[in-house]
Amino acid sequence: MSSSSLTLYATRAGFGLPDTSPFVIKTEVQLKMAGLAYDRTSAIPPQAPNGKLPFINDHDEVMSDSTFIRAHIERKYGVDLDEGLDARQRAESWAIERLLEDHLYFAMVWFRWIDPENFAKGPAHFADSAPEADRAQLRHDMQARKAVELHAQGLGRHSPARIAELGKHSIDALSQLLGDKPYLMGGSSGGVDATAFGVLACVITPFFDTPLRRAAEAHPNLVDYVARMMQRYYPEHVW
Ligand SMILES: N[C@@H](CCC(=O)N[C@@H](CS)C(=O)NCC(=O)O)C(=O)O
Repeated sequence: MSSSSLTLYATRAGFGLPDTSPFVIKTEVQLKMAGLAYDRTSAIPPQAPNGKLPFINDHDEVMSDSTFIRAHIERKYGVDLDEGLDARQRAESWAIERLLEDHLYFAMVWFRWIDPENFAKGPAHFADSAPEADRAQLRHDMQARKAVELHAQGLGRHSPARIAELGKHSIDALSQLLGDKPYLMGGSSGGVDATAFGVLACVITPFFDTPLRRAAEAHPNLVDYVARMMQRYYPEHVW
């Protein structure tokens, strides 16, 4: 990699999405919002300093975790992705991000990774490049690791119906918070929209059949919001 470049280490396009990870989508949209040129390359979590994607290499400065990546680009390039927002709106943006990343994300992950049909059509294919004899064990191990993670986080201790109920609460709240505005904080898109778009696109993608998707599709403002963000930041992506 050239030391004169900024590289985003992403997962890859898939599941009907420009990237399978909502955190990668968030960071990529924030790089676009900041107007920064970057290269994008596929990586796997063990290559990341913290074992999770995304991470960036910015002229030999490596930064992981989407929130710290955002802080890095705002500081280094003198941009404010919350420009125009007052202190209360900035606080609301942070609270909405926490709801998305620390709650709705995990409900989405449960229906993607633990639901047997969705796992088989989705994440199970991450093992496709392994030798055929190893694939079944690899798939079992990947899914078991996610189950442990979800159990530790807490949502994984509930029945699918209860996980769906909790996720729906967050989806309904997001719909109320968005209302009839084009973006969460008003007329222009800000940092929080990158996060909301990433998670909501992963919820709404037609690739998976989930109760969360149906809950989101019941809110035309959320469906339009995701389509609006997709058109603006990934115009080349067929949604
Ligand atoms: N807090 C991190 C979360 C990133 C994250 O959870 N990335 C997932 C992909 S969606 C990952 O790499 N998981 C791999 C693993 O947990 O082993 C961020 O904001 O970047």
